[in-house]
Amino acid sequence: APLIQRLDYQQPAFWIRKVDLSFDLDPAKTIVTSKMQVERNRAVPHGPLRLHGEELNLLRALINGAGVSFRQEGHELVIDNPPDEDFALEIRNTICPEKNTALSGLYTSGGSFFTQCEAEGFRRITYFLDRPDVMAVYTVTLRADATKYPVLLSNGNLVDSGTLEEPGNKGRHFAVWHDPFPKPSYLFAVVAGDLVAREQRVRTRAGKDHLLQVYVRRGDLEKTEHAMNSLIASIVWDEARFGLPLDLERFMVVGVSDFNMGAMENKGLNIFNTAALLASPATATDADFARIESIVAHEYFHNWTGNRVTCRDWFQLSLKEGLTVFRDQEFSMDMAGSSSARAVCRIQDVRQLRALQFPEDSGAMAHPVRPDSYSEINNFYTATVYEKGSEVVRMYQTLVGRKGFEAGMKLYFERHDGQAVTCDDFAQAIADANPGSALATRLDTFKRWYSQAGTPRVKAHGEHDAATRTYTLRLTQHTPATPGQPTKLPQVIPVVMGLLDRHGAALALNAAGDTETVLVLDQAEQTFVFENIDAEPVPSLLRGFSAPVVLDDGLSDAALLVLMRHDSDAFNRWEAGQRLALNRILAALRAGQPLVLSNAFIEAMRGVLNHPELDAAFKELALTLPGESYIAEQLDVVDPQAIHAAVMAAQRQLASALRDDWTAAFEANQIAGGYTPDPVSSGKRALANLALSMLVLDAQATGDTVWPGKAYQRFKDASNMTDRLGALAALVNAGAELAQPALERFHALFKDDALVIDKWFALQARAPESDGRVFARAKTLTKHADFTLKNPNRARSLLASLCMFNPAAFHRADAAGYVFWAEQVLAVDAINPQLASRIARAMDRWSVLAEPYRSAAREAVARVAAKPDLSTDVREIVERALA
Ligand code: HT7
Ligand code: ZN
Repeated sequence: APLIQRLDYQQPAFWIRKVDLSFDLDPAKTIVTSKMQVERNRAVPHGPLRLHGEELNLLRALINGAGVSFRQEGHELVIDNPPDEDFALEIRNTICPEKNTALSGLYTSGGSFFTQCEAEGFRRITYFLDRPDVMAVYTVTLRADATKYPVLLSNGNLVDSGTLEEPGNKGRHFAVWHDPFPKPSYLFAVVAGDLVAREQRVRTRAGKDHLLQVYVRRGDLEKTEHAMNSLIASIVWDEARFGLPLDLERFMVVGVSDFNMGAMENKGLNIFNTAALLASPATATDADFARIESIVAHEYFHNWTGNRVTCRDWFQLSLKEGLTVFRDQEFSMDMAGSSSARAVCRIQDVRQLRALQFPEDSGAMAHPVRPDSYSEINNFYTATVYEKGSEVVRMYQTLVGRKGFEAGMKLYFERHDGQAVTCDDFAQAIADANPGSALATRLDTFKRWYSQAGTPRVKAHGEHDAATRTYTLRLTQHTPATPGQPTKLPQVIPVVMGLLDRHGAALALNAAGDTETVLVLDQAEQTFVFENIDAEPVPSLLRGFSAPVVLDDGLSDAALLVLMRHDSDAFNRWEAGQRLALNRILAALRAGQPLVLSNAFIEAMRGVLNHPELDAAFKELALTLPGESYIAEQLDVVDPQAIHAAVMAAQRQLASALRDDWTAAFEANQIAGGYTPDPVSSGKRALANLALSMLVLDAQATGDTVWPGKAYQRFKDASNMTDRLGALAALVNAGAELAQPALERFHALFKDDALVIDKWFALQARAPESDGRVFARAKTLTKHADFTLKNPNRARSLLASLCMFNPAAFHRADAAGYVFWAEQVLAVDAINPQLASRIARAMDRWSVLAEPYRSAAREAVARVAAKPDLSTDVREIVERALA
């Protein structure tokens, strides 16, 4: 497949301004008729009309009602001599939705029809200029069997519906939808099936009435309340925070069980993976409730950041995704309420960034937030484009302030509403709304965040001069080489910081008495001087994780303990604890010695756990050790088994040393009364679950049977899924004997609920490895009657859990993990290339592995790459891995 280059962008030779689509829906053969109003783009040289199309069966092509000659060139339909003046183009083709296992284009799931058009799925429905800068007004007619598909949905407003009377259409009905907003084809959607809806009418600030609907399969309706509440909260928030109203009379959300990602922001008709939509206390965990709230918000927020203003080309994907992730993160923080609950959100977001994006940024797939080339765009819906992209947007806000950022957003919409634009246009709007700001004065340098891949390393070194009472902080930065980018230039790094004295009191940083400031590092090396500092202070740098960098501040354990106990910034209090743990683990790994936690560390952790004022949610985060993939990131040569052994050793020591404290924490964090997923209750459940895991783990070591028994009892009696799954995880993760009966009972209880059975598979595949048992079980589970590669949630629950989130089970000295990976990637690729290429990415970081893993992993990647009939998706991943 050709490599598509960002700098090759050209405007299209034609515009499609209007399109009337009609669908005669049938699972085996759907007839699509498309009538387009086409106009030559006079800004570019004269050329043929080239329409995209894949897996289509063309029936006819007419221009102004007359047959036209055309040729097919690969995935393009070429009309060499279309008229010079505006013309009507009619295409009729058929497609086969029931055979569409790739879940891109029009497909069937559970007997209903759904579409997924982003990024390039529309071309699998009909021939079109399937690129985001071609925006058209759509009118869509759907015809289908009235009994099997009573609900017929598309974007916009319903303008007509009824039964079809003609003899050939017996038992069929129709609906006509019109979307007044010009949109790119990737936002087009159709749903047809036997669905039911939860409905709610809302009135927005502007006094307009809107109908909100959440469509799901019969039987799932009671699981849609949380999604509906989240949607209403999102509508209110976007109007209050950014002045962005809902612009449609009707806003629909639909759930589907077979879906490649979380959800999709089709204009007025969002389609959701049921895993990101359905929740009840009995079947969804606190984490599910939080994720659903944020994804519902994310898709809703796309209505402005993505739909009203869209991307000129797919290289600009972060324009909508980075910005919309930033918006959903801000929303979740505002919804969380207290400043401590906000910090918990921030910590969780940063943990996610470090676990997924940092490894990506230092591996074979490292790419800038605005990539320079791709062969398959689906491979670039990445943690870099989404999560690092969001951090870039957050840095704008840090540099211009919250009000300045809101002014920038306002200008962005004033300038670009209804347009398809670039990341440069966004940057310019934020800068122009804030003239003279720290951003506007260094905008070109700031934009290196879009063009340079890799995570910058920032080093800090402070020196106190007692004679002059000054403290000089020297900051240096360096970004490591990434594929295709051997050298990097300095970036603009906002470092939010403060200084503490050794007792933890905040020091004034300037004559005005400020105790927090933003240092803007934009050179390879800079010094910052603070006056009137009496004694050596403890610097608290990068508060709130103010830039997506790795910070080495060289702080001693004693200084970290001061920060952990006293910093006014909750993020840095958490970070100091993580650093203390990380330092110990890394020291043990580097020395090849068994890990022994220091007394000071254990006492600090005891202090956190028993602290009378700290929230349970914060305690849970502080007492959770750094993840294995984040630890791997700190090492030049990675031995996944050694890392796992070190983390397990640390965990066992924490479990044992704090036994009584865990017991007290478990008991103190029980909740009486009904379930609500609010931050305080979910924090308590999280801490109780962590305590229970620690107590069961410790019991395994001491031979005690009381805690495993209590865990089993709790598992059986739990009144919500968070407690039930927490207790089950405590048993499974500790390798307790009661794990097996509990797993069997869990399966029997939930055998008819696919989303819960996904959890059952994932829990087993993610369990801490011990003597190869977890790998063996995961392999056996691929033969389980409930396992299938056809459903992405199910396939991911086992394959991604094992190959991507369980390094010690996956990276085996006998290479069996890699053999398994290769088999599964090839099997999935034949069904669903997008899903296969996600799983293929388990090998992104093979080159940093220690031997014997490294050679065996490379060999497995090479074996997959040698297959001649790989999808473009998987080919790009394995070839980049080998490059
Ligand atoms: N914008 C949506 C992307 C998406 C997608 C992309 C490729 C293949 C399938 C897909 N499903 C959804 C999701 C979002 O960021 O909101
Ligand atoms: Zn998105």
